[in-house]
Amino acid sequence: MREYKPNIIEKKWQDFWDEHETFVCENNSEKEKFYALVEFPYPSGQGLHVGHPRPYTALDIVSRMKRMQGYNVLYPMGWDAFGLPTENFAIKNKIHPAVVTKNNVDHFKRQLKSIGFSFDWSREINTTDPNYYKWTQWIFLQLFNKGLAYKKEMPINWCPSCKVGLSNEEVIGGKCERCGHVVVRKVKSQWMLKITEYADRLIEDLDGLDFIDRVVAQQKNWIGRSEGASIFFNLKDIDEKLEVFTTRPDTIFGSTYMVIAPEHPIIDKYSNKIENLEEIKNYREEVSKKSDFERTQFEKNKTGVEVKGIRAINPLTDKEIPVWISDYVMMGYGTGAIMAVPGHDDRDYDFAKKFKLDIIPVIEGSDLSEAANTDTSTGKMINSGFLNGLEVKDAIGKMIDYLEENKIGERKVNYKLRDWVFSRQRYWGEPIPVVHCEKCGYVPLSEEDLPLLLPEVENYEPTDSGESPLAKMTDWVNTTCPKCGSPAKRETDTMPQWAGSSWYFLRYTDPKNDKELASKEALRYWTPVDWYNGGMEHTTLHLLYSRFWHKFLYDIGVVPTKEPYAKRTSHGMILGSNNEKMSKSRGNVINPDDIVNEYGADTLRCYEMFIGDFEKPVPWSENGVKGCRRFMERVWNLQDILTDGEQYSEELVSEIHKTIKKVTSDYPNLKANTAIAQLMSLANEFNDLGKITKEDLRTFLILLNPVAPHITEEMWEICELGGVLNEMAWPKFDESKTIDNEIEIPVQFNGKVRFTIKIHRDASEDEVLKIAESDDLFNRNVESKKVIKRIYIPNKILNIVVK
Ligand code: ANZ
Ligand code: ZN
Repeated sequence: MREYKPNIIEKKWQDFWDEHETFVCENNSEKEKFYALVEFPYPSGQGLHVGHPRPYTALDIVSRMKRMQGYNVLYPMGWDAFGLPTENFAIKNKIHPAVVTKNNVDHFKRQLKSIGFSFDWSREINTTDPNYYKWTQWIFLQLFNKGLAYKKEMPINWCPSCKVGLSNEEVIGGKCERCGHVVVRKVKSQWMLKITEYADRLIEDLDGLDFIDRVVAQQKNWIGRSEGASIFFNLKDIDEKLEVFTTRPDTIFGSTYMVIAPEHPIIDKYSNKIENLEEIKNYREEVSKKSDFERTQFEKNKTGVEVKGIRAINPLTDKEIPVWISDYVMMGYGTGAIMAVPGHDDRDYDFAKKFKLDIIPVIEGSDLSEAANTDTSTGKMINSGFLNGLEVKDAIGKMIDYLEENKIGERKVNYKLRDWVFSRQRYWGEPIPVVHCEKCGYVPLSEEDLPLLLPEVENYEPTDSGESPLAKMTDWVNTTCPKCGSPAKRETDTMPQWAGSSWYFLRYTDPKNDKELASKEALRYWTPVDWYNGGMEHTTLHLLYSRFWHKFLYDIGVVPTKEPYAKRTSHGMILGSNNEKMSKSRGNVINPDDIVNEYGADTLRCYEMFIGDFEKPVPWSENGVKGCRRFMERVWNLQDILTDGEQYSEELVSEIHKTIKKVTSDYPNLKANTAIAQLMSLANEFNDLGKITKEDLRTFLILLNPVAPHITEEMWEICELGGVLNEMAWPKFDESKTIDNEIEIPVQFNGKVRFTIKIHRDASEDEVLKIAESDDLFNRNVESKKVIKRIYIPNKILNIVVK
């Protein structure tokens, strides 16, 4: 008996695949294509984590199976390598970020290779490679030329620790997604991308896609489309209108005061009219220290100040109402002003109670002062003039018509989605290919000048003023205007980490093209991606951004499809064995290298899948790993019971066909765990039987190959099963052979089930009776009584009547 030595076998086959370019795929192929994609990693200094191989293995399994089913499969890998951690490490250790990146990439690549993924390494990409970021810059220029990139003074989310501006998507619960520091506001001039222009299409086009429900829901939620109206409220004795956005124009008659955001420009514009300016300014000062997150917390105690000297007129009741400022109204949403309806809006209600403001109910039976939290979306209108008696939904329509006829408002759609803050004041990112000329303003570089290389700098520390380190490089910064030739300055901000990943899947189709980001033919053949798996944490960041860029590229005729990904799934997290998130500080991190060294890559792959339901978080278990290693050993030992027969073993024909059927459907449904369980049980059956024919072994090894590619290839070779395994066709099953012939039916006595018996499907009534009568339980149930009747419903039930 040969000993199972995974480290030797695995290295051997990995080299074999490299040498034979086994997984290199062609762009010109008659075969049907299948493009499987996993999110390319950020090559951090920590190296791979056992969480990474989970999705990689799942789609590796699908890719390997699809190849054997005759598809031309593209399964690529690359590096999303610009970004802060590398830059921070570089600063701390005085090594150039490009060098840090190279070291990290080498490390990651060695690790990935050791696990035996069937990536087409000939298409490896790296977002920090000038030949790659040339095209990231090129896309930026197209966005700029179409008016979708613009510069704006903006209060942005600022992380004082990373010294960098963050997009809304990068702020989680009021804190920096990267370092956890509380995010503050800072006004800066920023490059912005108009993702909001695509808001409707980003929602509508989700319809035709095979995305898991939670991804669809999260994207819709994030875009946050609200239908309603904008309404103008006149100010008393001032020639000015305050515009509000409301989803409930039906409730205007119940609006007894207005609230504006503390930052609302009307304060400064009419400061001479305001009687309590000092108080207002103090309140503003206080609010500026709070994060948006704190401000929008629902439960929090309401605060605010009345703007004395400014009053508004409710356009429907013509009554004079007070104007307040409060931090629960945000400047960044709608118009930064609301009509408060304390009878039916919870926050307005709390506010009105606290400051003793009028409350007028306008929907029958759902008045908050009677019963908090009643549903205000249905009911009949009251105290509302011409709306009285109408249902809420009809009242909304009627009110909007009225507003439009009388020019005091109009139908309006609002989005939570904001434009994408697209500049970072850091070094390690793509330079933004724009110069600022005193005469011409912002002028894009011409395409021939791309890539605009990142200059070599001595020191890439961010400045405390928030200026990019590039700003100090006067040689690089001072240039001439491409349009008029006057002196001009280069943009010194760089692109955010999400730039390179917004189009990388396109580059894989034609990674060496230096004329286009990818050829039309390559894009036509490979896109859309057939299956993209990635983390839920990227749903409102990368997934949304890349769909936006793709739609833009579709609009300018660069890509042939309006959506980049046909299907999107997501994996659960792998937790530490103590059920907590793996992290250095908790000391529960597992390094995949250790598992590969001790147990082998096939065991790691098998365990990554067998660990549990793919979509759910699961804790790591060393015992689980050992169980998978024992399975590999049992598979290995099958070579010792190999017999000469070329046919399937008679005894197990049905078991084998059932296994083919189950595995074939489980793998592409992300149920490799149950497929593996079935293969384990089949392996046991062979062992119990004490023999396995060549044909049995062929089928078994092919089925297991996507999970455990090394051991299966090795056994294929040792047992001389012919050729190399990965070139074989995927086995087919015979449906009629998957049906069980032995079935179990219940036996009833006077209508009560007493026991069950196993019969052959379609056994005759006599045979069934004989089996039942030979069971001990039969006589025990008859006891001293007499059998009066036997009723048999074929393959269903046997009923005995006794008296
Ligand atoms: C009157 C009203 C009555 C409202 C009612 C709601 C219920 P979504 O669905 O999120 O779009 N609002 C508008 N702009 C705001 C801002 N800048 N800051 C805080 N709140 C704002 O919510 C729209 C509703 O949120 C609007 O409709 C407005 O309150 C409030 F029974 O107007 B509503
Ligand atoms: Zn100029």
